[in-house]
Amino acid sequence: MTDKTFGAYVALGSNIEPDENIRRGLALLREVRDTRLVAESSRYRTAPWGIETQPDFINLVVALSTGLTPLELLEATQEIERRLARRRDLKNGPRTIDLDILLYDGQMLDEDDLKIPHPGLLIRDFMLVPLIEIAPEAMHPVRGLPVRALTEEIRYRQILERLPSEDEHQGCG
Ligand code: PH2
Ligand code: MG
Ligand code: MG
Repeated sequence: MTDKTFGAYVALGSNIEPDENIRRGLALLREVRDTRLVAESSRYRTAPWGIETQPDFINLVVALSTGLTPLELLEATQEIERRLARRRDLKNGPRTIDLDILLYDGQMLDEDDLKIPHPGLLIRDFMLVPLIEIAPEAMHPVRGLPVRALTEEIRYRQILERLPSEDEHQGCG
C-alpha cells in the first residue's frame, strides 16, 4: 500500500446468478492494487428499478481504503465488470455485476464518466441503506451532513429484505 490512502464506498449489484457474481466481484475487489476492503454491508434483495420486468437484484455496499485516485478506482471497477463478462446492451437491464463509486474521501467530482457523490445515492434505498449500515457518519460532501441524516429524499424503495449474513445463519439449527 502507498502511505496516503482514502476512504471510498462502492455499491455492488447483480441480478444474473447474483450470489456467484457478487462473490467473484468481491474477490476481484480484494485484488485491486493499493486497495483494502475494510467493511462489507449485509446483502439486500431488491426489486428491479428502471426496467421492472427483470429478476430481483442483490445489492450491497463495501468500504475501501485505497491509494488510487477516483479515476483509477473507476478504471479498476470497470475492469472487474469486464472480467465478469458484463454486457452493456440494455441501459438499466440485467447485469452480472455493477460497481458504482458512491463516495470518495469527501470529494466532489463531475466528470463525463464519473460523478461523485453518485447521483442516485440519496434517492435509491439500495445504495443509501447499506451505506448507512456500514458508515452512518460518512459525510455527504454536497449536503454537508452525515449520510444517516439524509434518508428523506429516498424515492426508489426497492429493498424487499435484508439477507442474513453467514454468521447469522450459524446456530439457527
Ligand atoms: N441498478 C440499476 C438499475 N436497476 N435495480 C436494483 N434493484 N438494484 C440495482 O443495483 C439496479 C437496479 C442500474 O445500475
Ligand atoms: Mg448502477
Ligand atoms: Mg454502474
